Amino acid sequence: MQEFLKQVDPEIYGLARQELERQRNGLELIPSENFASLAVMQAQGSVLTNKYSEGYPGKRYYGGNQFIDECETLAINRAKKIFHADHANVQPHSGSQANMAAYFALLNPGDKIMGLNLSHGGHLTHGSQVNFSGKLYKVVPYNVHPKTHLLDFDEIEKLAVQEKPRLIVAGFTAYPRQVDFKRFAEIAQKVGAYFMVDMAHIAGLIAGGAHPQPFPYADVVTSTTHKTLRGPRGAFILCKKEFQEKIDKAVFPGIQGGPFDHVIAAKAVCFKEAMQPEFAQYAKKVVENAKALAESLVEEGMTLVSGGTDTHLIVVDLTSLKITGKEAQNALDEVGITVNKNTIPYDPLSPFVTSGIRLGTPALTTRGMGKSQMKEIGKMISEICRSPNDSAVKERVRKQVAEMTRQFPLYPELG
Ligand code: DSN
Repeated sequence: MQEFLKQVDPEIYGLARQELERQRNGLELIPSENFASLAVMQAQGSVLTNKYSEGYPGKRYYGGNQFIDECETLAINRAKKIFHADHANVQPHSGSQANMAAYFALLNPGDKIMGLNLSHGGHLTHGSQVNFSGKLYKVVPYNVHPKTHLLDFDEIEKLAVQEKPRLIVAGFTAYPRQVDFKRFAEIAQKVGAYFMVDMAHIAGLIAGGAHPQPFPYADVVTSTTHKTLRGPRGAFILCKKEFQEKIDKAVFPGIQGGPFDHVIAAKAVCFKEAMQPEFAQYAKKVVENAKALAESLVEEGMTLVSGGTDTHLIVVDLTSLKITGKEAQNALDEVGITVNKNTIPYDPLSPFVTSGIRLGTPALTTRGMGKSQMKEIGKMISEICRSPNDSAVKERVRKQVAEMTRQFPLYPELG
């Protein structure tokens, strides 16, 4: 198909090729990124993009939806099966829109919500003051423990009893540990709050059996499809039967118009892939690789938030190395290692500078890398963070990156 793009718009074609080479030639360690399969990308780049289909399967505002209905029904049924959910809405365009729809379904403006502080590993949509969630709702953030950097359930419970929120969100973008959904649900139940899980980061781990399921504990679960789940860029919402109607109405007509049918089809493909035994192997390896990378970093004398990981994700505390997250991100970028700067809990620096970097193994595990590569990568990251201005070190690491990426080809079918 690419020959048409090349002919019509050589500039965009050229940029897409350059991005392919960037992905091929670098070590992708941003924990929210992954490499979707060619099947997912083919569904997303198909004629399904041409259709309008406001409504839901069997209840559309436009004609000609017989095949679109089947695509969406497949996606819904697969999502329900994987995550043991009563109901699935696969139309949200993004994680933020999934969260907005969930709030609109369950809350009124001015209601109180509790979510993890953004700078401790929460998300913008969990109550940040610069986001709609912080503007529309009263927000009571909870924090991780100042010493262990783990969720402190006794503190969360105390805060919930004191504040009586209408909804508690458990969902994290930089929390490296398994989440006890049962404990969260008990707290929510005690104070009469809804319990919502935003599993965007760990959805693939859950699908593959490498992290516990949020149901039956959660009332509503939101997720993206493109992180550990390795699907197209998009999102979905799962819920208990009693919230089905409210969730569907909140998505359409509440906040969205026509669904992206091509993306919904690609979500169906990604769910099918996630149901295969190989995906369970993949999820297990993602966690094994993250643990191996964490061990290597610790052996190199680096400090990790919470001391390690039991998911796909690691947050490195750079305070003792006298380098900021921003400087480390830039230095690593120069040698082809892609990470993102990230605040650490109780970070004295701003989110534009930060005292940490966030790493993850979903993308490199998709490429087929294993524990020995993780060990080597831990050493490379440590070397660059310790000597960010040493051109001899940089040159050596650049060569190591080139050799490693050559051994694990990415999308060889794309030429
Ligand atoms: N931007 C995502 C992440 O990187 O974690 C969260 O939405």
